[in-house]
Amino acid sequence: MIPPVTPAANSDNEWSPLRSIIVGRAEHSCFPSEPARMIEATMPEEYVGEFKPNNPFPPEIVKAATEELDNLARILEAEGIHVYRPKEVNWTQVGGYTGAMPRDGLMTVGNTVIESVYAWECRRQEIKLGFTEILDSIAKDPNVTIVRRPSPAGEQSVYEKVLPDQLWAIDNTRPAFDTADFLRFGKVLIGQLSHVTNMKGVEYLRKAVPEGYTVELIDVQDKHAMHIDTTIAPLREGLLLYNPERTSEEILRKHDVLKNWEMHPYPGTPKAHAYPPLYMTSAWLTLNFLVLDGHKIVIEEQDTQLQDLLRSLGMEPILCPMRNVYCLGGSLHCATVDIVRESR
Ligand code: DAV
Repeated sequence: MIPPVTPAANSDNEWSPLRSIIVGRAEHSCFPSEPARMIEATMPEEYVGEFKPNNPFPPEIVKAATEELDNLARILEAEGIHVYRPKEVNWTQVGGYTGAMPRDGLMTVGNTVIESVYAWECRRQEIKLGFTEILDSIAKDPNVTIVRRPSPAGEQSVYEKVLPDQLWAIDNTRPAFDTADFLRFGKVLIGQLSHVTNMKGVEYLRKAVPEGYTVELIDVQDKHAMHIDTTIAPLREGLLLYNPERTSEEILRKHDVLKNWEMHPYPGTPKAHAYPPLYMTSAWLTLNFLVLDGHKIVIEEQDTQLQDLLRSLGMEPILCPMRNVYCLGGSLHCATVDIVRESR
């Protein structure tokens, strides 16, 4: 086992050499249950009927996803990275969803680790139940700040004041954001409003980030928007891939921090595979990879088109099976939270 490093949390981009990371856990994952309008706005049409209370994902998929995440943890340890794993929680019993997608709920910005204020009610307890021990051990470092979400007791719902003709499935009565709606580019974070992130959530995040950091919002082109990590995919300082069905070079270049970046659209549309089912996402999960150091990059092993593209850009792909984790709603980026990357 690779020991943790100090400072215990320190990361403000998606590509500098990784030193410590959380890898999620798939055990007891079940379909999230939220109001129909939210599910219809964000989930693939053919599976909306599955998103009801007490509906575990098929056991063979959960078992295979568990093995994929254990394997990912081993790959990262073999690269000299300290890996934290969350506690096993029975999500069906607590009316929750999963421990496999921690990117949605935690983000490191400098020496601060910020917890989401989830819009989804079934996720309110997720970080507390699964990740408190990890956060407590990181918090022992006096240089680290942890921003926990306010207690959800008595919290207002973000569903009640949604107007019928409104774009997003949540209102703005209280802060709501998923950390996966934001990416870190050094002192600037780029994020989006979405079905799970409202303006009060952005303002909350602006207060939570350390001094000197700013949060900019991109023009969102995707009416199903939920999480930005299949839209923009940085590879190293100055180089990114983007999803041309969801954004454009013109939109990205409006952000000064990206002005001089080399940008490549992913060529074509990634093909969905027949099995296991993509219950919760599009095949754009191909862009949901994990960069280890601006050169090495962990990607899904069957995404051969991506492999060739990355090699042509001077990257070195490490292949990792993630197709069963895909079923639970994400790939390598979603399933992890980088806690320490070497400062530049
Ligand atoms: O492409 O369906 C996936 C984002 C997962 N956090 C998509 C979005």
